[in-house]
Amino acid sequence: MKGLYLVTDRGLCGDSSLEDVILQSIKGGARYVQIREKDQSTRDFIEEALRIKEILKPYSVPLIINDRVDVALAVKADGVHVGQDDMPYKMARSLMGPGAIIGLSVETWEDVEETETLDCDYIGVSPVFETPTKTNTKGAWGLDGLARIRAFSHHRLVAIGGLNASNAADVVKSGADCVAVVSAVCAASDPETASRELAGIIADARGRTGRV
Ligand code: TZP
Ligand code: MG
Repeated sequence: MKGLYLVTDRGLCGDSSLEDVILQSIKGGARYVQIREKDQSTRDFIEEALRIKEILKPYSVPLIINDRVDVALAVKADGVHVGQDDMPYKMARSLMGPGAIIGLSVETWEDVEETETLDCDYIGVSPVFETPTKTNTKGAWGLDGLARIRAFSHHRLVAIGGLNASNAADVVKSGADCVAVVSAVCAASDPETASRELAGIIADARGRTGRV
């Protein structure tokens, strides 16, 4: 996994539809899309996920569902992202199967140590910086925390929380493979241009790290 990873928030899309923001973001270079819905009915979530799956298909961008393994299974999504309070990783893996993309958030150093024993596809370093988009967090890792995780963990790292064009290069330099954003794309007046700028910054910074 590498590059720009879009995590959605319908409430931040303003006058644009979520579907339109996602399409623009992919055109601008987003490589992964995670649908995050905290207060939608199961039926609406499934219908939305099916619509978005059709949008992603021609671009071969994987669809990842936040939290809801049932929804991911129902719509045959490519993967699921689970947090420490969600379904335990091993259960999610056994339900989703070996081919699914499964990401797991790490909020504490104990979480990081535990994930070393798991075959998840990436860990979400959450949050790197404090962010108004998600406030029920256990404190921010900062760039130092991210670098410490990079030095310890064998997993791909997806950084999230307060990330935008001004700090994306530093986050990659500190060890992130993917930069995940919510507001920097969903709340942008031009999500395609915002995504293109971020994807370019990430690619340049990765090139300088020499990581593949
Ligand atoms: N998980 C940790 S921080 C966060 C999530 C979903 C929100 C990130 O939002 P933003 O707007 O990119 O800071
Ligand atoms: Mg969660």
